[in-house]
Amino acid sequence: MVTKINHIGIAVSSIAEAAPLYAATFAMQDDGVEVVEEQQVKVAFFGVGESRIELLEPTSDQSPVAKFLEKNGPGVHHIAYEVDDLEQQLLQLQQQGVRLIDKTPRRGAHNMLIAFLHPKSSGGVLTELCQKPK
Ligand code: CMX
Repeated sequence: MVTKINHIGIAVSSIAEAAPLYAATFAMQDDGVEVVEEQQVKVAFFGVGESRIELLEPTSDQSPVAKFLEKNGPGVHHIAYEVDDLEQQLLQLQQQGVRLIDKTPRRGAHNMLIAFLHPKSSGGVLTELCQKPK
């Protein structure tokens, strides 16, 4: 079951330019930067209570985040809910007829297991489920 909002992903053209709003203006805790090669994104996390803001910067023109920025400009890209058992949750959602982008978990930032649901099955909002590594 979904336990909390792990993070909200926000697409930006440049983490260096976007970060001061979160680190300085909002005084959020800077949780560091990481490149997720497989998804062609650089991510920066900022802590807000139990949740985090995740800035997503494309690392190539082919990155899905580059395409998102081209189409929509900077803004909210996805919401990530944390679950205890991602594989079990994906099976259950499939049985409920929810369309999945990822039928099996893959690795995301901070070594989390992640999977995306198709926005057509989640009210037009790109939704990620994630599980802490065991
Ligand atoms: N919001 C709403 N709809 C979106 C969307 C978004 N942010 N991104 C994609 N879509 C829609 C597309 O328009 C498409 O709709 P149609 O089927 O109607 O054409 C559909 O979702 C599928 O998108 P796609 O790009 O064709 O499908 P892919 O399987 O190639 O990729 C996805 C899907 C979501 C994985 C990819 O677009 C993406 O955003 N990848 C980056 C993911 C990311 O944020 N990674 C960071 C991970 C770090 C972490 O959080 O741990």
